[in-house]
Amino acid sequence: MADFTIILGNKNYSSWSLRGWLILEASGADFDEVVIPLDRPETKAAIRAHSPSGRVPSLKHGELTIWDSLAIGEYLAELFPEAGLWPEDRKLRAQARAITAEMHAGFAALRAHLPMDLRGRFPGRGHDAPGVAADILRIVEIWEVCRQSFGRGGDFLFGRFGIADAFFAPVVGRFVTYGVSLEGATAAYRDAVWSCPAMKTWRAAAEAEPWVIDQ
Ligand SMILES: N[C@@H](CCC(=O)N[C@@H](CS)C(=O)NCC(=O)O)C(=O)O
Repeated sequence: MADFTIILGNKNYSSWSLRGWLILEASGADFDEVVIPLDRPETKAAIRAHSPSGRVPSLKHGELTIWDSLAIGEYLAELFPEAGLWPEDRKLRAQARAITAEMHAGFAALRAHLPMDLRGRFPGRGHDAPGVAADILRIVEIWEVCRQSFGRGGDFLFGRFGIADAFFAPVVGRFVTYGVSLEGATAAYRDAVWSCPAMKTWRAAAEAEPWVIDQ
């Protein structure tokens, strides 16, 4: 049994789970995972057995349970400094935390109208719902600024893949599913996240899942 166990929702649909899992992968830690299918009669009780908030992801490390994706990221960044989950430079770290917090707390319209569905392809659906265009514009702005100003050392927002990228990975999935068109640096960033090895592993597992949720 590995030191860490992460409790996840369906890989096709659970955007918060994807964030926590990508960070755990990037930390380099060995871990086990438990997938709990969402939106079923037994879901709430099954999650509550592992997570006091009744939400996933939840990370177990010995006696400790951490039931929030951002708290999971902070904990792993402290435990595995060599993984570079936050940028090394203090000012860049502050920028990375700001966009991660913006994602953690915001973009409600995008979440509501373009729910993550990695297997689905619905180009154009939801684009005209209230607030969606503004959310997309702001995300494009964040990606452009980060790639242009901070991303020189690699293909991700601050060069190396980190917590900020994990937080925006479900948005990459939504942009693919709902055919949000991007150009230049933002299209390249989307492709870098979509085709990085960890994302490919997660997507393959999502493809293989039997569960379908009518969103
Ligand atoms: N603040 C939490 C939010 C997690 C969250 O909302 N997770 C959803 C799944 S993506 C959930 O657990 N839903 C429970 C349910 O559908 O019963 C985090 O960052 O981890």
